[in-house]
Amino acid sequence: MTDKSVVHFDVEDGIGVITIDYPPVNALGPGVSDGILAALDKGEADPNVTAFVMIGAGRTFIAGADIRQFGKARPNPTRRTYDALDQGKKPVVAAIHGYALGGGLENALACHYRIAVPSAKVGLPEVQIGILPGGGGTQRLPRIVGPKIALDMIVSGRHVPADEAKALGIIDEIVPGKDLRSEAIMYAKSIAGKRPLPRVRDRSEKLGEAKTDPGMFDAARKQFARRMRGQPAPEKCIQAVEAACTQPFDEGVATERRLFGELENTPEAKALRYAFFSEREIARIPTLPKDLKTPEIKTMAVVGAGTMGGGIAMSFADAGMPVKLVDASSEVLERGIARIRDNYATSVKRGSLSQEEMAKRMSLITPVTTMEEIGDADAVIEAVFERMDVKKEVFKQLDAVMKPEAFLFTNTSALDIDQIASVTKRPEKVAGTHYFVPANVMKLFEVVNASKTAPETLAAAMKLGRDINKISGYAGNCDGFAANRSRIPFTLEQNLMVEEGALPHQIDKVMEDFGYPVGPFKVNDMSGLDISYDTRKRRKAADPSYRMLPIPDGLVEAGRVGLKAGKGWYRYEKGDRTPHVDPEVEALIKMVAAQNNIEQRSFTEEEILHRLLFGSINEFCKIIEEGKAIRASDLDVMWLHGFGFPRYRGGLMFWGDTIGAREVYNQIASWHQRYGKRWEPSALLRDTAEKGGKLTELKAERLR
Ligand code: T1G
Repeated sequence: MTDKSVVHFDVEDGIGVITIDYPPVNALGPGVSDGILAALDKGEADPNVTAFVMIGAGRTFIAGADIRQFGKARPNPTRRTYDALDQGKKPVVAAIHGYALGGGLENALACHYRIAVPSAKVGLPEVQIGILPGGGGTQRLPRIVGPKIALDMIVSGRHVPADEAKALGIIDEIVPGKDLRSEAIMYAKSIAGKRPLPRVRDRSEKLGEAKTDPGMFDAARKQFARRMRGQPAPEKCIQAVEAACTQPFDEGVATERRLFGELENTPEAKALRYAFFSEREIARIPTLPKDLKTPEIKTMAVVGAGTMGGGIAMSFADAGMPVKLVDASSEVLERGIARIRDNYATSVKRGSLSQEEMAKRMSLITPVTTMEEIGDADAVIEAVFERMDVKKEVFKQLDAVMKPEAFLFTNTSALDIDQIASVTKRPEKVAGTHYFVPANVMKLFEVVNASKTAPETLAAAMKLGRDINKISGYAGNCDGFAANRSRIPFTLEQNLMVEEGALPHQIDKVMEDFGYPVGPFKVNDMSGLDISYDTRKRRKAADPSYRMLPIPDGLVEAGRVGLKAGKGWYRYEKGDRTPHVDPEVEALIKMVAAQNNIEQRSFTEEEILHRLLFGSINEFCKIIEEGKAIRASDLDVMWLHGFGFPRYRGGLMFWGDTIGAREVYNQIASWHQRYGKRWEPSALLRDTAEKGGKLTELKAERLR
């Protein structure tokens, strides 16, 4: 059909089969839509063709428009498949496997019939990349499912499984899928003679809902208010669905296209596209040989039945992987299993997990009390106390009991993995697999490459994270690895600004206005001030020159350890997690500042924001120039999935580029003059500023 044959057309049994063949996900890339149109024209002109089937080659139907083309100048198509598919004289059947998303579902909705295999998923996820369905989806979907359900699907962008899609009327029939092409041809033959042709655009019976429930649009605005913060796309999605209920179809399509045009190049859409591709780029480790055979990990073991160990065990059970949870203390083990059961029971109560699924996942977790019982696992993750002596002892035991080819991973958040590996006879099979709290929820899976870690081990660990639906990110072995290390300046400046006179709730407000779901001091209260206090004390004991933080130290020593104590940076009413500003804290701050002769001053919101974020941009650059991270976008992904950085800002370096490397560098250089060593600019940042380069394009020259 087209010069790149991304669309094939053939006739079988009087059915014109249009096959989209544009790997990896049949996105509507260059030539695909034209290929579909050409196939339709050919079949319409062929008297032997009584109906069409449209199907995807490979693993999926059509995954949507080719996102890589957005933001680039594109010819305005004179003819769109979304308009042509239901204009023909012969019925078109969309045969869906894998995904029909965005423009993929919109093409299917423009067909006369839709069939799908049981495992298929459909959806209009455009809002997740800062735009809205631009192929008639906001006009056709409400005509099938009604505006209320259409609002939920379009503003959430969620994927809908085939059985639910069938129940909603999006899919006409679920077919076994043993041979989708043959099943689709048979279905097409069964409807070939039916007239009039069922066109979604002609249906209006469901649109009446908007008249009986006109408040649904404002209800959607309220329902999605948090998700809509700082983003224009959700509101325009709602307006487009409203247009489906108030305008004739073609006018509604024109409204949709206008609204789409207003979104495609917004800063949020550009940021969300960057995040989308960065989350795929992070899987690429340039130093791994292309032909490397990644060892499979099918069975897991976790050492330590504490909160982390339990969450880690859940992360495997959630992915359907059997996992043994070992703890020498049967009491700790029982408590650990009970905590896991409670976690699942809470999900069942919330309706996000079925009772049978909970039972299945619990059955995948086997509690054991001796190391010998885990020896047959393909890999083990250690999650015991953050103390080097304890970890070394565990690794000695693991080295003795685990089968020779087993991988030995540690969940340590900062300890030297070379030291841990040194007590084993298999350092090449040792790596870090660092979870973020809560381990069964946070998607970031930081894989730490130690000096002797073999490429196969690194590849196996990266794949393990993906296999449990997390995002694996590479880090080199150094204090804090990549994610936590890049966060250190943020936390330091957060506490130093309070010493200088900024108030916790003022800083929290700045960060929440920036887009964080919760400000850093509120997060501190939730996780507990005593944890970092103990860390500071340990560091002070090891290094007398280490600078303690008199204000949080003072709070902890006054028993204000956070939410769990009913008071920390904020005050809490009994049984209520709402933080309340507490004048006692302000008084304590002033007292400590006076005792330490710290000059007090006021802060602008911009200075607070830049003081918190520029230090971490500088640290990102140092991590990259030391070869402890592969690329800037990896660190951006870590901040999205490890620290809740607002996704519609793309990532810390993406946001830094909106300010410009030169301005960031100049500000850091000036703070270096004022505050000294901690603000010493990275050489890489300085060079990037001088060259007018982009922060998001920074990559390590060599991984170390
Ligand atoms: N465009 C371009 N490339 C895409 C793509 C897309 N829509 N979807 C995936 N890829 C690439 C991806 O970058 C990766 O590339 C490879 O395919 C495998 O993806 C008009 C305007 C379909 C659920 O938002 O959600 O239609 O890294 O690793 O985990 O109204 O991809 O191999 O080089 O994610 O199996 C709407 C986005 C577009 C769907 C498969 N559609 N994609 O997940 O594979 S806008 C979307 C996904 C639109 C219309 C509007 C997922 C997936 P590489 P992957 P996966």
